[in-house]
Parts: sequence; structure tokens; C-alpha cells
Amino acid sequence: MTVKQYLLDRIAKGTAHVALIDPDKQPASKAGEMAKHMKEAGTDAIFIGGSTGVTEQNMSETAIAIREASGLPVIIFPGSADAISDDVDALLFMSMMNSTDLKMVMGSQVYAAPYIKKLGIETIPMGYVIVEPGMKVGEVGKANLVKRDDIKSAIAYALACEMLGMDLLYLEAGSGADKPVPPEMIRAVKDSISIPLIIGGGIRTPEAAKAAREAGADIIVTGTLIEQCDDLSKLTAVVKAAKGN
Ligand code: 1GP
Repeated sequence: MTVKQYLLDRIAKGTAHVALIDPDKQPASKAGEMAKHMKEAGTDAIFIGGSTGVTEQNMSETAIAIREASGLPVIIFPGSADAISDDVDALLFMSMMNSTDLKMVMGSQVYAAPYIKKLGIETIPMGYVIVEPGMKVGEVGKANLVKRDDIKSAIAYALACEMLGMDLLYLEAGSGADKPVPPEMIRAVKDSISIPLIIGGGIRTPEAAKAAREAGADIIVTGTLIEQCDDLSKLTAVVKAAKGN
């Protein structure tokens, strides 16, 4: 089964949870332990990636450790075209739709495509839209951030992603954001498109995870929480709130 199909099957049963692990933030063995922990907490898959400091080597070592420790699907959430490994199950082939840097919109994708083809990695086309505050990814990606109250623009980006044939849309407030994407924006975007909607950035509590799920998120991503907390009961509470079980 493809990873895309795995995710679609998971989403068909309700909101899914994905843990984001940045290979630059800890040794690979620690990343493996974190992924194992998250599997116990109920997470459905692991994204690996980060905005800075990710290399082919730390990506590859981290992916191997996570796969061995957790058995969960490992999906590259790329920050650049130069840190790609085939020790993974799939790669989000994404375009930062609201970047002002053509490289983030389509340049890196063209650069990396022949190499990805050679490696034979499953690619999942995804539109990536950065909402305020945007944090590091908004800065590195030179994003023209969608304002928190600009629901019209969020919908326009979402529709463009769907019309371009993207399989997924990711609305991102930025890792470590003080506030996640507003529920009203999630609801309005969800009601406008039929492709699955991923929400991430600033979700660290069961309340925030529940709000995103109830607003219509198909996949909820948490990263910072996993780096900062190793209390299984707290992690499980957030994953449960994200999945509604
Ligand atoms: C970043 O949306 C993810 O791409 C995760 O954000 O680190 O705030 O959970 P957090």
C-alpha cells in the first residue's frame, strides 16, 4: 500500500495525528525513542524535517532510527532540496504557495525531481500555506503570510492547491507559534475543498488539538510538544484530543 493510501484510510476513520521530528534537534537514537513514545501515544505517522540544519546524513540516520524503533511510516517534510534520503516511506512534494521566493514555490522542486525519481521515493504532492505568525518557516520561506483574519485569502490558496492537483493542503502557523491556525479559518477552508487538510503550528494542548479537529482538520501535526515533553500521559492526551478517541 502507498503511504498516500495509508493516510487516506486513516483519515476516513477520523482525524489523524502526525508527529514532526526535526533531525537537527537531537541524535538519531533519541529521535527513535521519541517516535516509539509517540507510537505508544497513538500517533499515525512521522514527518521528518526542519527549516534549518537538516542534511542528507542526519535525515537518513534519523529516518532509519525512527523506522526501526517505531515501525511507523516515515515521511520527509522537506525544508530544502539538499536533504533527501531514500531511507523513508514517502516524501511530501510540496510547494510553499505564498512564498515570494520562486525557489520555494517551484525552483527546488524542479532541482530535486530527477534525484527523487532516481531514488524511487513515493511523492505526495502538497500545497503548503503559511499563516501568521509563520515563525522560522515563514521567515526562511520569505512567505507573504496569510493574516489570521484573512479567511478569503486562505480559501483562495486552498482552492488553487486543489485546482493544481495537490493531494494535500497544509495550513501552517509555524513551529512554536503562540497561537495555532484559527478554528474559523480551518472550518472555512475545509468547507471549500475536498482534498485532506493538514493543520500544524502551535498545537501543544488537548484543547488546541480538539479545536483543530472539531473545526475540520484531517491531520493534526505536533512538533514542539514532542521535543519539550516526554510525559507519555500528556502526549497521549494531545493525540487523543487530535483523533477524538
Ligand atoms: C511545524 O506545524 C509543525 O511545521 C509543528 O508545529 O512545532 O508548533 O508543533 P509545532
